[in-house]
Amino acid sequence: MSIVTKSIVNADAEARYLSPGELDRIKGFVTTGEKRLRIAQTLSESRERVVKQAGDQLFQKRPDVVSPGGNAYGEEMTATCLRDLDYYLRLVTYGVVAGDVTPIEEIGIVGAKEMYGSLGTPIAAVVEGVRAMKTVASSLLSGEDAAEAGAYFDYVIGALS
Ligand SMILES: CCC1=C(C)/C(=C/C2=NC(=C\c3[nH]c(/C=C4\NC(=O)[C@H](C)[C@H]4CC)c(C)c3CCC(=O)O)/C(CCC(=O)O)=C2C)NC1=O
Repeated sequence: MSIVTKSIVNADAEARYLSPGELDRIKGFVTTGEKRLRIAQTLSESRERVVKQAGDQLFQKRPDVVSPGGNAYGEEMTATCLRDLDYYLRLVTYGVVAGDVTPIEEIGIVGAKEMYGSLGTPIAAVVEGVRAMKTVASSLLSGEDAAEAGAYFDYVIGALS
């Protein structure tokens, strides 16, 4: 939920107007809107490059995952692994647009550790892949935009670690 929806739900639950503090936070959300949309646009347009380069970096660091017996071994499993990285990049763009990690949490974090555990996917390597996406994404953004986007990558990294 964005801060706008959240504030309205909270205020209406008490049948009151939005408080000065809530209006202030909404103002912050609105005034950073252009920046957040610009970041989401860049990341969306560059998704193939970000995922491909991050995958290359990950498999260089963790050759075991794409070696015989590795969880991402074989063309199909490697493609599924890159698909997962693409999923997390997509969720990061949701977070950036919403200005809130809740969509990331609800779609991609809740139950993820258990799921990867049951699939035999080394979650530390998934985290490594997300870290690599952060690096590649940062190189495509201005310093300020990279810092903003970085917070959402860091959220995923922290939540899966
Ligand atoms: C949008 C939210 C969402 C997420 C996050 C998600 C993840 C997800 N990854 C899966 C599989 C998988 N995920 C990986 C990923 C990897 N293996 C590795 O060794 C690497 C470290 C890593 C890539 C970075 C692999 C290889 C599989 C297939 C495992 C298998 O079928 O044995 C599966 C099992 C079903 C399937 O194959 O599609 C799910 C549900 N699905 C979702 O809907």
